[in-house]
Amino acid sequence: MARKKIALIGSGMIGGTLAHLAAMKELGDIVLFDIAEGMPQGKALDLAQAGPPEGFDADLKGANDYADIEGADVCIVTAGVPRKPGMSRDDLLEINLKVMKSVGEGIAKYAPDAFVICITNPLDAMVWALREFSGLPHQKVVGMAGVLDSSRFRHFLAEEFDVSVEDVTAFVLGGHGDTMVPVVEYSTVAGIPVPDLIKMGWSTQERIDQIVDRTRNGGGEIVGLLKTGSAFYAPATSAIVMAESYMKDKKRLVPCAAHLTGQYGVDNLYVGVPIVIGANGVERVVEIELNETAKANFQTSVDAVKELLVACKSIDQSLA
Ligand code: A3D
Repeated sequence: MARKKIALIGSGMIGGTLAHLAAMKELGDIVLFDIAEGMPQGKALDLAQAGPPEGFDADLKGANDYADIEGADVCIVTAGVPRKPGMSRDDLLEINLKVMKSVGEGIAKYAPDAFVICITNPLDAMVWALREFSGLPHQKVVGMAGVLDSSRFRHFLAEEFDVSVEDVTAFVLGGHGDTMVPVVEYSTVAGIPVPDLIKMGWSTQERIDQIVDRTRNGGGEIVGLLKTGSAFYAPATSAIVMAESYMKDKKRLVPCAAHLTGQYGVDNLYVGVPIVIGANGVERVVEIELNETAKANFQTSVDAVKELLVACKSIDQSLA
């Protein structure tokens, strides 16, 4: 059986880390695409030379031409620019929307059967625009945010309870931003819900509230420490979880930005909800019961995503 092909559109910090992880896991052959010339080729060569000591077999290629992504099974999109000092959210929207247009057209032409994972920010708007520009089926285009936000929540909870991260499950829903919704009731240690753990004296409501806040600001905390750029190890690892679930038909149930058609009372919007990812892409959108507070927070998050889409549509009339 021929190896699968993974195209990484954008070969910066996350793109390079994605290539390393995909190669180490032998998920398939890898194309690193970028508009920067030489950089994706350099990273591909460097990573290929990590093959002999590690013992992985994968072809790695750097590219500046979309023709090189031809026939990709999975495309992971990190292309774009981050927000720089002095740049408004609308400036960033305008630049990254143009990037999504060229990426969407490239994928439509050369990899129309791929499963596409978008990571570029502002995530919920970019994944929606990427789907519009590519014209791919909605179930084949998703956004990575919930797996990362939930991982941050899991990490902080594991630290708080002094247990293995393996035994902590957590859900963070809604848009990727300040309005994301960590759902405490569905977060557990080996199946024991966090509210029960509070009753058992393992923590206090106040401490859990602080963890929820820290999770919401998880990306900003890392930006503040790094000073240049944003998180890339955990974002790349999270996207690989989604790619692997598709490529191996694992049917993982994970929170991702998925296209909603009435679920949670939301129509024609990408927003973070639990989904099942298998060989058909998004195989199921899982509607969980939310308590009144989570419901209100989810609605605030949905409204924030809607506002971003209005801004996108006014920048690019073809999206209206
Ligand atoms: P960075 O290292 O700057 O890589 C972006 C790459 O995109 C650069 O190599 C650029 O040359 C390339 N690029 C720019 N325009 C194009 C284009 N038109 N076509 C192809 N490539 C292009 O950034 P990064 O890897 O650190 O982050 C990538 C994106 O992920 C950013 O938008 C971040 O904000 C976002 N991000 C999202 C999350 C989420 O949880 C959603 C987390 C972390 C980062």
